[in-house]
Amino acid sequence: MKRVLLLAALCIAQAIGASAQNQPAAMSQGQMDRLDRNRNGAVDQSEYESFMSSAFASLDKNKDGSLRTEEVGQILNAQQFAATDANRDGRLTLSEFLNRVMADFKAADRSGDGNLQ
Ligand SMILES: [Ca+2]
Ligand SMILES: [Ca+2]
Ligand SMILES: [Ca+2]
Repeated sequence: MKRVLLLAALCIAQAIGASAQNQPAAMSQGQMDRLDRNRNGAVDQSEYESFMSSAFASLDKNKDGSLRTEEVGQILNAQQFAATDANRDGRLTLSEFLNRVMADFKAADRSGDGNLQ
């Protein structure tokens, strides 16, 4: 399986508790396996989206349905946060978050077949 380097997936997988001390640069096999729920060797859009939805819930520590800078400060810098915060209200909603990560998914899916492998 080819290693996929997806900024958001990598950072979030680490943030929500995969072993933090290793794999600084690429998504590890273990992280890929967590995304690849049906074990077909590829991560499709729905697998990615469901992983990211649960990541959002994990990151939303105060359970108010949005992410503020203090909740994602370790994984997004100010510029990335601003790029994700489409309406510039200082919080990321689930839909803003998913818009961003699914854009990452499409950018990473060079073959355009809807799967990362
Ligand atoms: Ca799969
Ligand atoms: Ca929150
Ligand atoms: Ca917002």
